[in-house]
Amino acid sequence: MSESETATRLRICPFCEATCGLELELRGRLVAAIRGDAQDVFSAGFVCPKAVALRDLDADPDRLRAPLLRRDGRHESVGWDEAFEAIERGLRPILDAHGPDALAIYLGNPTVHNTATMLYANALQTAFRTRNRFSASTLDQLPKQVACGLLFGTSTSVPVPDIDRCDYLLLLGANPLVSNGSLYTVPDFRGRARRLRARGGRLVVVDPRRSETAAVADRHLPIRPGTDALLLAAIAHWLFAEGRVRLGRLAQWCAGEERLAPALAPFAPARVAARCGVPAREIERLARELSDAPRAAVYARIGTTTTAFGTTASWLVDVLNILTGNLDREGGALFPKAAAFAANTQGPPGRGSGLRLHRHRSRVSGAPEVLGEFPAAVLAEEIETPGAGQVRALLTIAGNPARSAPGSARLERALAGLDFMLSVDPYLNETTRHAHVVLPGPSPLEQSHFDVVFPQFGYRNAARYSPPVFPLARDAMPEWQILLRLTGILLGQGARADVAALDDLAAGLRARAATAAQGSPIHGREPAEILAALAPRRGPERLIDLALRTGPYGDAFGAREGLTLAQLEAAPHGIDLGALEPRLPELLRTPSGRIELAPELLLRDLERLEALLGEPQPELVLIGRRQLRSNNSWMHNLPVLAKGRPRCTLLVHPDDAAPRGLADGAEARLRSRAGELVATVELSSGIARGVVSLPHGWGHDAPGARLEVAAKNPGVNSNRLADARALDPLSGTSVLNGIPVELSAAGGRT
Ligand SMILES: Nc1nc2c(c(=O)[nH]1)N[C@H]1C(S)=C(S)[C@@H](COP(=O)(O)OP(=O)(O)OC[C@H]3O[C@@H](n4cnc5c(=O)[nH]c(N)nc54)[C@H](O)[C@@H]3O)O[C@H]1N2
Ligand SMILES: Nc1nc2c(c(=O)[nH]1)N[C@H]1C(S)=C(S)[C@@H](COP(=O)(O)OP(=O)(O)OC[C@H]3O[C@@H](n4cnc5c(=O)[nH]c(N)nc54)[C@H](O)[C@@H]3O)O[C@H]1N2
Ligand code: SF4
Ligand SMILES: [Mo]
Repeated sequence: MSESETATRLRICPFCEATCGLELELRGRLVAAIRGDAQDVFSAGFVCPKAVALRDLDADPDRLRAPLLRRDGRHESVGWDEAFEAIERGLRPILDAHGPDALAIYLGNPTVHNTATMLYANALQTAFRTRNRFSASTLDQLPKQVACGLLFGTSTSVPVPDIDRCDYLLLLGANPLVSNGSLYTVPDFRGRARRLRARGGRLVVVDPRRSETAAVADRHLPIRPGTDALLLAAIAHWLFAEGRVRLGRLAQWCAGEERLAPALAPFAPARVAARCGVPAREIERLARELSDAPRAAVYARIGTTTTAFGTTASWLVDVLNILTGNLDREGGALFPKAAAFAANTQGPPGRGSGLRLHRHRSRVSGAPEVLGEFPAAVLAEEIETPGAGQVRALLTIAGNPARSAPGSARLERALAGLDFMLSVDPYLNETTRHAHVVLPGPSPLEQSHFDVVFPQFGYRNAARYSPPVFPLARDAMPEWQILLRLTGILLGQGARADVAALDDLAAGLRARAATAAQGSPIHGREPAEILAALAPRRGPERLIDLALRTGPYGDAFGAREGLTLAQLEAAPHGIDLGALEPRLPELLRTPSGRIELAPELLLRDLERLEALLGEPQPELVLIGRRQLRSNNSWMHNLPVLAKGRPRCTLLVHPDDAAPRGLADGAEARLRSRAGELVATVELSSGIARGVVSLPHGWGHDAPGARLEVAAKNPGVNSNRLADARALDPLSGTSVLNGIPVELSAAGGRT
């Protein structure tokens, strides 16, 4: 396309879970404007201010266009072959001498937003047999996945509020007006909440801060951080005590209900009220409203998962949806049915192998394995502690643990001491600056897009595919090919492995699995026939087509009418697959074929929860917050988002500020068991007394990083204060909200 030619292209936004459809106006190789795609079947034109940052990301001069190799402490651009040869030279001796566990992998959040990494990190992971797998999941949503895995049998069977049809929505520890939803793919939460209220429904938000979502709710209940599990247990207690438990049609599929009431006995509203900071009558009112509402749903997110009782709180959320009969019914909390890749649409319906947890423990502190990974919080100690099994090399893909993981000062020191580190990442940032080799994928606009994960949490079922907007830049390598070349190295095929052959292998394995699987619509057919039908597609498109055609709406390769990738290509605004519908019992994959309402692990955790009632309350605790023009740690280099007043401020209630002599704009010292920092105070009466809030993902003043825009407004890294030892023991997820801190003045006004 010449510089003067204009065109319009559609692309799903890769930045957050809302997955909005965008319309891009192009001028030659440049993006002139970005709008919402009004005809998108899923997002109907909604966008947030981050959408336009796609243009800045595409154009960012700091975005790496070629691999980097570290020589004498400096990163230099090199060609792809040289980079892969350096990886082979760096990695091979470590693996040969110390075995597979010497190489750890950390997968960051954008892995899930990128089709190529999502589909090909798997092949890579099977090629190396390390136990040392880490990801941002243990800084985020793993508690919910563990809870849902125990309840329903697969860790991605997460029910979502049927917001467009419900009458009462209770949100805890989530701020979808800013985050745009998480484990809940729901563009335009604001509009939907407005319509919910307009039709007489109610929205109630439980949050220590009067968040943007709380501000548009019918009621906001501030809570002491880390105590949601108590509050939820008390609501369930009330339902039992008042004879309000109404399982309805769910009763036939539930197991263990009789064990709940006795286990919840210690959690009467009056008993938990003081610890939660929520009056007993308010807890009872919540319970009554939830019980009275014709159609209601409870939803909770990161303010509840990244706490010491994350798994138990996540479990109790769905226990409430079940006890009120709202699970799996219209207007309640329903399970999406994704068109492809969903574990709960595979295998024989109604029964499965369930979840296996805590199969082994980490070497140094004995942290549990959960869903095949260890807590990100123990990565540093696994690197720094000598002995058999020590981590000596690290591969990061789309992650910035130096800013996103707790105890980050120690982690950075550990990264600097690795024998070899390799990052697949488009930026030289706080983490990747420690890498010996950095491999950048191309601009998202040069790669196709199909959401592998988020339709599994959609407010509505839909399937959408975006082809690449621009042709691949000269010298760029598609990210799926980068990952396959790394796979080749791990498989011992050397730095110049045949990518096409490895891709055929990956597709062949999936085709064989699909023809072998019980319950698959192509069970018993010849893999060769399936692969022939997929030709001439290659790369991600071949895997997507296979998954769609063997998925619940698929054409089963001609055996029935149904979806194919070709149909999605012909429907650029997507294909709507309808409102969510009940899926029980077909969705279940527990060994018993039932909803396991009272798993032993969780019942036992209620004893630990009861002990919380007797523990002293910290005087002051730190929580995080998200901001509309920021996305975790990595979008602060994009001018359209970076402009405006500094956002990395410490929210302090005036009543907490005054006795410490802190005025608005003052510099304050914040100290925790793990570390300390100085941050700028922003007085706010919207935050509860005894709570302060600092966003995470800042601290862009590290030497050796290449983030020119971000470095002008670096902010401070809140994870210096998060304690790597503080975990939810069930899921291995870090406590990132409710960190005990001390606050004092750090000197004069700025
Ligand atoms: N703009 C923007 N959007 C994002 C992101 C971003 O960084 N910026 N990040 C994305 C990611 S990776 C994720 S995981 C999602 C997260 O999405 P959400 O879970 O919606 O995340 P937050 O906006 O941080 O909202 C969490 C809320 O929990 C509150 N909270 C803190 N501690 C507690 C507590 O103990 N109890 C209760 N009840 N509430 C508490 C906080 O005050 C905050 O309002 O957002 C995604 N979307
Ligand atoms: N204190 C505190 N800490 C937190 C949180 C909190 O609320 N409070 N939230 C936690 C949560 S929910 C999350 S998800 C984590 C996030 O933690 P991480 O996933 O570790 O970090 P991100 O900040 O998302 O950094 C993403 C990295 O991916 C790179 N990247 C972006 N796009 C691509 C791509 O397409 N391909 C590749 N290969 N790389 C790409 C970026 O350059 C950046 O290096 O942070 C967690 N940390
Ligand atoms: S809400 Fe914003 S960042 Fe999220 S997908 Fe939509 S446009 Fe992108
Ligand atoms: Mo996240």
